[in-house]
Amino acid sequence: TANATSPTPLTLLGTGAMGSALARAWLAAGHPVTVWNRTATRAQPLLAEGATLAATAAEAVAANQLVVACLLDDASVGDALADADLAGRDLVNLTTGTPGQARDRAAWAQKRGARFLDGGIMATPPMIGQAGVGGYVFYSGSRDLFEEHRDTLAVPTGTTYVGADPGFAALHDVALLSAMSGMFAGISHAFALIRREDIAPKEFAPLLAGWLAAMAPAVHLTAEHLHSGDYTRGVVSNLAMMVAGNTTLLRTAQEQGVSTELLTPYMDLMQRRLAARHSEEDGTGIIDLLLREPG
Ligand code: FVH
Repeated sequence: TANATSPTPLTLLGTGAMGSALARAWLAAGHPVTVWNRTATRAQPLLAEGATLAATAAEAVAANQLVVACLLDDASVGDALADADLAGRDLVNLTTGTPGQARDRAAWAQKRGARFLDGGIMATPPMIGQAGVGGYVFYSGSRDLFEEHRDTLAVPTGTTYVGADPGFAALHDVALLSAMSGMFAGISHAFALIRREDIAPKEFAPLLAGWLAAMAPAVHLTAEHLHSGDYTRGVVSNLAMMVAGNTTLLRTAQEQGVSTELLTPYMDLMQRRLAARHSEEDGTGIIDLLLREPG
């Protein structure tokens, strides 16, 4: 593990945009970093910054106990590590994947004698190595591994350990990304509404950002509803009012010549919940409508 005098040496598999940013942060903090990339030329700029290039992934894995993978997807992790001896290694997988892929990858790594930690990166490459910008990585899997390498893992960005289930980091990651997806859908629709008018996007943007920030704390009321099972407690804007308001949103889109395709799936769910006599709730009941058998 890292200490003030001897930063932990580590191996990094994958020097794409994110892998390179991670490598730079560790190198800047004095960690000896062995890198490997499928396309070796892409790792070349890191050598001038002090990284050591391994010719193969197996050689890179052999170089250090701590091995971090930051590759395109789960299949590329399998490809890269196919010939590597993982016995006694601590594999930290920062490759985006599904919870199921993370659980399978954990079992796969353990079968090969490695401890395993999965990570979901909640940051973009420019946020890596920058304190105070709000980036962090969700970690789940081996708690021992996390604790032992905690200081090293905290070098590029913040760390948040979310449990021993190796699938939890990916689940938290994807849940947040999915929420972001809905937010971006709303942003696209809002800009489309004003697009043809004499409204400067740059003047509209701070209004939109401010409104989204003001609405974001609504997640806490949703959590309270799910916790208590009472979806009506503390409701300020109820479903009956919101569904009535949807008519105005849809009609405005029509007046402005904007497609409603980003709005209607959510509005249909609101309508279904209202039709099931839940007019005094807010939108929490829609979560129940979304739940299906896991596939
Ligand atoms: N960049 C971002 O904004 C996001 C932020 C949140 C987290 N993601 C995830 O991070 C993983 C790596 O992303 P990246 O930005 O580094 O992606 P690329 O620049 O496209 O680099 C991909 C690396 O993966 C290597 N690779 C691809 N396929 C294989 C394979 N079959 N075997 C071995 N390596 C493979 C690729 O190698 P090369 O194309 O240069 O030879 C790059 O090293 C990712 O999970 C994001 O979702 C980033």
